[in-house]
Formats: sequence, C-alpha cells, structure tokens
Amino acid sequence: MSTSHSAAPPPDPGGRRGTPVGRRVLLGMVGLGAVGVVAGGPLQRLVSDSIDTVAEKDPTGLSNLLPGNRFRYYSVTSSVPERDETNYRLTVDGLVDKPMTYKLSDLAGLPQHRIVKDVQCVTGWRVPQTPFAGVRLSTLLDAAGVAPEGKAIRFTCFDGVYTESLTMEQARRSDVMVATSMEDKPITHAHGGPVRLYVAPMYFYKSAKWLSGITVTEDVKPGYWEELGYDVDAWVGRSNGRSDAPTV
Ligand SMILES: Nc1nc2c(c(=O)[nH]1)N[C@H]1C(S)=C(S)[C@@H](COP(=O)(O)O)O[C@H]1N2
Ligand SMILES: [Mo]
Repeated sequence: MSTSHSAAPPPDPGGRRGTPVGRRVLLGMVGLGAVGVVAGGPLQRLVSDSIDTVAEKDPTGLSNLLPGNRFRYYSVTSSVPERDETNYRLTVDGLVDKPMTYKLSDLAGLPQHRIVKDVQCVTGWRVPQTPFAGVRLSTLLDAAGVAPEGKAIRFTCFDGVYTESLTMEQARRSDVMVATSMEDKPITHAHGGPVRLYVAPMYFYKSAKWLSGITVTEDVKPGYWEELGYDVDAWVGRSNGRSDAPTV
C-alpha cells in the first residue's frame, strides 16, 4: 500500500471531542484539505471527508443542530430534492424472485412496528430513547422473496450519493426498520424523510436517510462511509467509535 499526502497533519480523526476511530479511518483521512490518495485495492479514490466534516454541510446555512431537538444534520451532498406521497418510490430488487416498488401508501398498508432505543452517532453525540416506526426490513425481503444466493443488501438513496450495506442476517433482525416515523412524527426531509433506514443496534451512519433502493446482492458492498474506513459491522460499542462518548 502506498499513501501520498501533504505536509499538513491529518485532522483530529474524532472531530470536536476527540472520539477515537479505527486505523483505517486514519488512513482514509490522510491529506484532508489537500489531496490524499489511499491505495487500498482496485478501487483507488480521493479522500477528503470524515463523518465529522460533513456534519457542517448544512443547506440552511444556520446551525447543524436541527431545531427543536438534539440531533445533528448530516448529509454528504449539499442539497437533496424533496419527495412526498406524490413522487416517493422505494424499489426492492437484485437477487429476488419478485422485484417490488412501493409508494408511501403501500408501506403504510404493511404491518407497522415501533422501537425506542438510543441513537448514537460514531462521532460521539447521542440522543437517548428515540422512537422510530415503520415496517421491518424483513417484511419487505419476505415479500420480494430472497434468492438462495442473496447474502447481503445494498441500500441507495435519492440524494444520489449515499449508500449503505448490511448482511442478510443483520437485515433480518427485528430491530432493523424501513422507518416512516421518527419521534412519533413523519420523518422530516432533514432527517431523511419520507423514508429512512433505521438500524437500531448500530451507529447512526448505518441508518441511511432518503432511502430509495434496497438491492439484494451476493456479497456486502461497503457503503459510502465504509469505503472511507468506517466499520461495515458498526455495532454500537463494538466497532470504531465509542458508546460512552459525551452527548454533544
Ligand atoms: N443519505 C444519507 N444518510 C445518512 C447520512 C448522510 O450523509 N446521507 N449520514 C449518516 C450519519 S453519519 C448520521 S449520524 C445520521 C444523521 O441523521 P440526522 O441527520 O437525522 O441526525 O444519518 C446517517 N445517514
Ligand atoms: Mo454519524
């Protein structure tokens, strides 16, 4: 592996509060603000972001603290089109018997579940006991009929850029949801509405906002942040980041 970078030191990988992150994150962040190239395999890519630096991409130009609550706004793109019941669609495809497309009203017609757990971002902030509701991902997978060779899921988003991944075993957990409600209200655009993924047992970067595609794949394809070094298996407290960080 070869790494080229400027003389500038890499940023504090944990961001504002110095949250420890894994070695691969450090590699991924070499050369922030200049040009950093990480040769990690066939896919070489320019690297200039960490989860912490994109927190500042606030399209409102105000604060990255969302008004009225303790969440921070995150988006890897500077603007995201709005979608509602008229134009929102969620597709389920890939290694399935029956590819499906859902409107919001279709999702509302499926069995609904609600879970209440702490939200934990890998950079340290946490929002305790946050209700999410919607349909279980397993319900959608069952409806589509996963082929025997389907062992993982790739999630895509209508921001056009963000991606996420889960193994099939993780995806079938009862605490992994295709959520349409957050804090007992429809998910706002800023929070990834009308539909976001909610992976309760993992760091919040797994919970892809503006969810538009669920593709069953043979292998795990690392998502946006995972390509940049964050853990694919992002169990809270058992992967890079930490669960005992202060709320910021
Ligand atoms: N599409 C998309 N989903 C995303 C992100 C993003 O940048 N784009 N950021 C992730 C991260 S790092 C976090 S902490 C949460 C933030 O969700 P919030 O903006 O509702 O607080 O969304 C996750 N899902
Ligand atoms: Mo995050």
